[in-house]
Amino acid sequence: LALLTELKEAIAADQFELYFQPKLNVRNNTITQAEVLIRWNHPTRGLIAPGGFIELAEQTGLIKEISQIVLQKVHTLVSQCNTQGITLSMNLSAIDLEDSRLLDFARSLNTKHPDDARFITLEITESASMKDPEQALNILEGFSKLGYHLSIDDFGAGYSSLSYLKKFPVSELKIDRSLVQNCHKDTDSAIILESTIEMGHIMGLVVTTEGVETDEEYQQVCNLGADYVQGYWLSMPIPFDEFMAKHLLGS
Ligand code: G
Ligand code: G
Ligand code: MN
Ligand code: NA
Repeated sequence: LALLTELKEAIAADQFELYFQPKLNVRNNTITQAEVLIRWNHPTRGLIAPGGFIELAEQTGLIKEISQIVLQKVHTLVSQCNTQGITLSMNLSAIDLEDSRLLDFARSLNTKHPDDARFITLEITESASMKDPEQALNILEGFSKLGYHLSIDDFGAGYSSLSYLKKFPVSELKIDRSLVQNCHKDTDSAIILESTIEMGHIMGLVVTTEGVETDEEYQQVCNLGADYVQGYWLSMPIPFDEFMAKHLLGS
């Protein structure tokens, strides 16, 4: 498998880059967070999106090493981002919650910089704990104790279901873009989105709507009570320098 060999090389040579997609606090119109999204800077094929390698990495367990790389990079950027008033979020994989390897690695990072975790959110999807929910819960509580915030990603799509909200110590609900699409066009979509946002609020969670692409969708998610907005309407995922220049410095 050529791709697998190359992926191992990519890990050894650290050919990964982080892209940043900002999140807007709609109450005060401020960028308060960016989601970190991995890219593989392949020596000959150029930039490869996660869709091109995350699944293989998950199947082979290499994702555990990739997640460590991402977490380490995120920690490196925390203080610089913090001075600009923004925090970072990153995506965890199902496999990261199957054993304590990433948590142990996080502990070692936090021994050096014990305050950093408070400025980092870990995004999880329900598929992430299907195999062993008890183990996943233990690991998530470990992250929580270190100070990381936890967020339910892709809520309302596929695996992310209501039972997750009860089980895990999360502080944010990220509503999947499939629930955002057409929310300004038909009543059913609006009702589903509004009640999902309301439920998040009743449970004491901050609610982000993802995949907002147009002015109309932005207006509607605001009308329906969203706290934060993410999506192409605001920005695509972009490199760090571009992110800093466009959304932070001088803004
Ligand atoms: O960046 P993009 O929007 O193409 O991401 C596609 C998918 O890959 C999303 O589901 C996203 O959560 C996932 N993804 C992006 N970066 C990472 C990462 O660092 N780790 C894991 N496990 N998934 C990621
Ligand atoms: O699963 P997760 O929410 O982490 O996925 C992030 C993915 O969603 C990335 O691939 C990112 O490029 C993509 N994305 C972010 N904003 C939008 C948007 O407004 N529209 C669409 N179609 N995709 C988006
Ligand atoms: Mn995400
Ligand atoms: Na999502």
